[in-house]
Amino acid sequence: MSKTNYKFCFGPWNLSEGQDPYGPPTRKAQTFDWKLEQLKKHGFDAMMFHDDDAVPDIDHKSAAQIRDEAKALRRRLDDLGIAAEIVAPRLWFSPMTIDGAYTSNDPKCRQYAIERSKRCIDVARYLGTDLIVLWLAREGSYLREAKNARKCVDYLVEAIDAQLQYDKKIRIAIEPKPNEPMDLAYIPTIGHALALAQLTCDPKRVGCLIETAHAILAGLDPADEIDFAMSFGKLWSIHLNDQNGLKFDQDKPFGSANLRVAFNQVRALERNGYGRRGEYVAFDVHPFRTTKEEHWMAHLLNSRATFLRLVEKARTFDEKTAQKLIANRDYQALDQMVLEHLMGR
Ligand code: GLO
Ligand code: MG
Repeated sequence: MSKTNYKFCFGPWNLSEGQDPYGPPTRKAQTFDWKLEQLKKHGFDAMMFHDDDAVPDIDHKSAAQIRDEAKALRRRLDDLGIAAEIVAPRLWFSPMTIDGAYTSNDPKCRQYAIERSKRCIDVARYLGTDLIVLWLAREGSYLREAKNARKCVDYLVEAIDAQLQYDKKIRIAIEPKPNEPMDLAYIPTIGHALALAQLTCDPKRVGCLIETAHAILAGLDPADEIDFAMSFGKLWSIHLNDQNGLKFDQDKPFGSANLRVAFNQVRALERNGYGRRGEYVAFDVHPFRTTKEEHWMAHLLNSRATFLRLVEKARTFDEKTAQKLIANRDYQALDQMVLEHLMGR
């Protein structure tokens, strides 16, 4: 099998300013143009977008304004040779999504979320991508009794069906996350996402996006999630990052908390041929709050460097010896062999 040449991307939100729930930004906000320039200068291939990264203030713009702005952005991307990987509706900011978007108890709010998603699909079409990402940020509950989880599954299916019917060409990748901002999310894992896909009117156009940190927050191994999704041919994008155990979503540089878990994700991507159908490797990472402005790109460059080093590690792993150890059930030696390989011997 020939080797995959990976293509990389990130989103404008990955050059963030350092604010957290306890303190203000620590870096001055940069313009979108500056972020795009950095992406190009550092040799990334594509950008990920929220609908309002592409068309700011999208809720207050007409269909014609949305078209003109998105097309103008497309021309700039084309000139730079940068693709738009995905577009995701930002369904967690508006006053209409306080109690959830597709699963709000208020029918007017649910309608808003569907209409907003259709505008997002328009933007994707103008930017030249068929891939819509649904991070279902507020689809869950703070307390069990506040919502009917059975009904919420129907609402999710209705909302996805409305999008699949609105545009017969788009594909939807569900990005599950078990918590944050919700206490408990309705679609916490890849198993849930792919099961939900089966209930929609066109299951083959509904797949998933795995984020390392989200899988870890669900108590799962991201590499197993990758193998599972790819057994269904449904891993259409990936957000590599890292997460130090069960706490707030950390979005650390890839491999930063657990190099071995990162190595196993790369092995899983390699053995399944991720990237051969045009999929991108995206880093959904944030700079540490302490990061100075002059080091603003470091978390992204480091994530890519670590990823590429781990690709080499995956390709030079001594599979023959590993297979012998497995056949002999000598997992003790296999364990050490992995550690020695990662440490450079
Ligand atoms: C947050 C998510 C978020 C999404 C992005 C794309 O936890 O990972 O960054 O990936 O909004 O929809
Ligand atoms: Mg993500």
